[in-house]
Amino acid sequence: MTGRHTLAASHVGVAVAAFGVASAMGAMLALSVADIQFPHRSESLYYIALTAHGVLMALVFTTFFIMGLGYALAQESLGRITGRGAAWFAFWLGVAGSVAAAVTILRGQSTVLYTFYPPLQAHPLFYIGATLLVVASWIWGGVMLASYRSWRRENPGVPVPLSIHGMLAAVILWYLATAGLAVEVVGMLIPWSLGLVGKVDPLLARIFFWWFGHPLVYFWLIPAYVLWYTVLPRVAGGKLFSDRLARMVFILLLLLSTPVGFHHQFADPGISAGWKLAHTVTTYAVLFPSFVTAFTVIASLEVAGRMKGAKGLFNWIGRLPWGDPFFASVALAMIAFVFGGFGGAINAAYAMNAMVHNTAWIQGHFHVTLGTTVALTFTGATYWLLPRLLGRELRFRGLARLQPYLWFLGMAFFSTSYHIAGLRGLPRRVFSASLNGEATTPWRTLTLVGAVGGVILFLSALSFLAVVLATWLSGQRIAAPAFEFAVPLRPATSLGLWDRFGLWTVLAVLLVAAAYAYPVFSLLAHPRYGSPGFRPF
Ligand code: HEM
Ligand SMILES: [Cu+2]
Repeated sequence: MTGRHTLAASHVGVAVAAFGVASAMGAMLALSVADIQFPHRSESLYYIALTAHGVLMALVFTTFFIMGLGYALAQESLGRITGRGAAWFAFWLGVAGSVAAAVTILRGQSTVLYTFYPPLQAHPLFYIGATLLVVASWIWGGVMLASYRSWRRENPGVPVPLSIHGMLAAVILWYLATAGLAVEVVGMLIPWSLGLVGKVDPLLARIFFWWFGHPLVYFWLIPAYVLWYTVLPRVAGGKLFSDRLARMVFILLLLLSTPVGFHHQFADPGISAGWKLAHTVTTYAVLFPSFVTAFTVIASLEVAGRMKGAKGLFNWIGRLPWGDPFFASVALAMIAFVFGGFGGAINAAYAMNAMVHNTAWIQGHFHVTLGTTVALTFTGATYWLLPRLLGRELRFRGLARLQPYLWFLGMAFFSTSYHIAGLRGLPRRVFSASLNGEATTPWRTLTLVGAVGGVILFLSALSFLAVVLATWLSGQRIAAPAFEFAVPLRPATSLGLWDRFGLWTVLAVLLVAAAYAYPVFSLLAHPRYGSPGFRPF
């Protein structure tokens, strides 16, 4: 392994392992919902697997991958990782926390799903393990900031490389988001699970959870966008359409993605309609940077196609490297995001939300966004990263080429059928779609199609694992290829408005305060009764 990238590679390795275990559980869930029998199928196994799948995918896979990507980019774009010792400490802390949480889930002591809403109560080690993972990510953020400051001292007055600009936005956003999570978990859930306090206020806990839960989405998306802006145009053989627009996007995401959490709580009592509407408006505002991203990235790809000689209106699309595993993964991830965006706009609309709330539609929705746009970008990026991190040639290239298409196909079956089943009223998080009733017949075929999709997705995940494992263990040793980033059509040469991180951080904090201060204080002013903990089994 190339020494200076061991840290990044180790993080990617943990991410891949979490993804592998969670994928097997995903397939099991899809079979179970469709009422297909398999050995040991039971309600309790379903909820254990559902919790493990959600936690390992949404929290462990993503966080470890992003930390690894951050270290790789700091090493390459800044030429340093300042605080390697702390970074290794954080790595082991994050691993220990994730393992502790996973063990209590698999032992059936923490069947609280990845949202861990009280009054469902988990084993204290579940909350403590999750906290350790978050603390690890805070240390990662500190190392990223220290590396940046050290670089800045040597490079005054020039814009930081775009990839790091994006990662810094992600780090600041993460501190802002996890502040809410820390209040919930450390202030409320850990003392309650240890028996130090008898009752917990579920509504207050949910508010702090979604304070964290929505920016979490952008904590995943910003690193994905970093890859779209800084690596994809290069792999496609073109140039980045606009450096300035990309910087603006990262800052707008930092500002707008936290004050929106109530769009997950339209059905919750205790929050007034006016505040829910305010968060709806900011939700639509945060769509804007994603539209700009779609425009900029597609324009960059058009530049690539034209540089290869395409002349017609659309034939540049055919000139793109669809057989390259990284390119295909990211391009399909972007296509999936079109559907994710449509669905998201529906979810965020106050009235239409009532139709899809807590139905299978939601699972359909976030498997195209998180489960494809983000996951496929990260798995695709793993193909790009591995030779650079390990100094080994990718093994099973054919399989790597096929894998993103297989994922897209599986997801087309899975997500489409879950979207439709949700509109027909199938609740999310159910062990069986038949619910022993005849009224459920319209769900049977749809969930069967979903199960077919789940199996295809699992095969795709297995292909990915095979490529990664074979490359890691037996890929031919090569001189590690350089990290080549996309060159902008017009590079930014002087510091601009979007480079003023201090200013934007202050504004981001003020926006969060404006979005949450009044609703939280008015809730605290009411008499509150709280709930003891419950465990389903
Ligand atoms: C092998 C591919 C996958 C399959 C077959 C799959 C399947 C499923 C199924 C069937 C459910 C439960 C639906 C329900 O009954 O409510 C589910 C939930 C979930 N999945 Fe996946 N999934 C896959 C990949 C992913 C990926 C890549 C991610 C994210 C990176 C992800 C994140 C989640 C989350 C967060 C939940 C929600 C858990 C909860 O409701 O508490 N899944 N998945
Ligand atoms: Cu959200």
